[in-house]
Amino acid sequence: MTTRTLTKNLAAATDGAISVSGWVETVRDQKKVQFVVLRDESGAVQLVHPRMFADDGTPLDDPIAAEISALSQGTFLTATGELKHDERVKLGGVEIKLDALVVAARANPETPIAEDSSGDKRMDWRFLDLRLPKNNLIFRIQTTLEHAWRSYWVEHDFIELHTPKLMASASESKAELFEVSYFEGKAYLAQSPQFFKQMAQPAGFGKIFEVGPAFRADPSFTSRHATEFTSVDSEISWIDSHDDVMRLHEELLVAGFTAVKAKHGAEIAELFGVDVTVPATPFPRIQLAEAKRIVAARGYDVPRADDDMDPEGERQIAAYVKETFGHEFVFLTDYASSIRPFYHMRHADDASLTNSYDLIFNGVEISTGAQREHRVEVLESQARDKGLDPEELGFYLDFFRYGVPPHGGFGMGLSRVLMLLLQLPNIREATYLFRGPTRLLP
Ligand code: AMO
Repeated sequence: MTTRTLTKNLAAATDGAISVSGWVETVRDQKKVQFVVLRDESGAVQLVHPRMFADDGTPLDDPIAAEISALSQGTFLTATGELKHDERVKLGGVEIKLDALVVAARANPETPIAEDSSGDKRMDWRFLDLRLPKNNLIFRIQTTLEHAWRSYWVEHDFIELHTPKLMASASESKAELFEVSYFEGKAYLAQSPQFFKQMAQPAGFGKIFEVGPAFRADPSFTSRHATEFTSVDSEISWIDSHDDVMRLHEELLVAGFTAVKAKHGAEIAELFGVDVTVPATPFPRIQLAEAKRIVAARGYDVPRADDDMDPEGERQIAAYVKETFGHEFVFLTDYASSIRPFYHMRHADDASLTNSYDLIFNGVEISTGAQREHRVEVLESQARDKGLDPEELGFYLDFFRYGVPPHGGFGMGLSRVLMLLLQLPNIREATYLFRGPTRLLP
């Protein structure tokens, strides 16, 4: 058996016998010569087959020609033949003159989607949609990003956690909570690893991270919400304030973007028209109240009565930061206690503000981070303030009764980072399989 060569390695291979496997992208079935573009996970190659004729011009029995004429787009096959370098061939400067074709699985002749099909239709046929080079690239970038982050964490002695996603209570808020039946009782799907990543602090783990699923029963149809998403979390001991968390956060993003730019920068520019910028540190930091003043001065009054920033406000402050500092990221800091969870530490001199931040990337929130309240009596009273029952939170509050270091961390939505990095219009495009209020398939 000839070993399979990936199409991306053909340019560097020597001319001669070769075997490639992939799926049929196009067939040009001409009178004298047939061409097939075969794509695999790494790229594409042109297969060529000159039809066979007798001296008098009558077609000869030609099983390969017959096979090519019968090929439907999407068919997976193995092709063997002679590799030939030829700079006139636009696709990679090589082609393979066919000796044999072995079909592994034939595709139905009618493809259910086209490039201009609606987003929903493409999601219905996601496995076909994912064959597009652009979509393939998104998940190679995701792999590089996660690998770079993991390398950073491992090099800095973080411990990786896998916390349970079945919980006895809500982890963020009672809103947006999925309830599942659990034997005689009920359980809830984790909205965040929040409680369990914090638990690693009294456990004496020091620095931890987790990349895992999170669930939100959010009925809205926006371009940035999913009901299930991958949450990238980190939590560290012995911080002085949320400033230490922001420093970790920006170092991690720099490590990720450096790796993505080095490995995929050229392809990203080609397929997405985006020039990846490795962000300079420190990222701009603006207190939320100040950010709202800046946005108001630009002519946009954030309408929210509850002190929060709305999506248009986020876009406006990002535009200001881009114009003023040439930066794609901004930390908005010191959110009001009224709109932050009970576990955020409040300012020592002003309990109406928290040691917290949101990280905005190209105009959209990708992350929330904070210093946590670790003094159990304060924590208990903040929970009560928010109308939570300390009894129900008993197991969590116990974490703080037997010694705990000051700590903080952040949670970041993986698909949001990809969406904004590649300037995609919707989080669905940046998620392998999107889950939303009306989508559980495939
Ligand atoms: P928060 O609720 O802000 O904070 O979530 C953190 C980040 O997770 C992503 N995210 C989502 N992505 C897609 N669809 C959703 N429905 C969705 N909800 C959230 C966003 C968001 O910024 N426990 C805290 C984090 C912490 O303090 O450590 C938390 O979950 O990118």
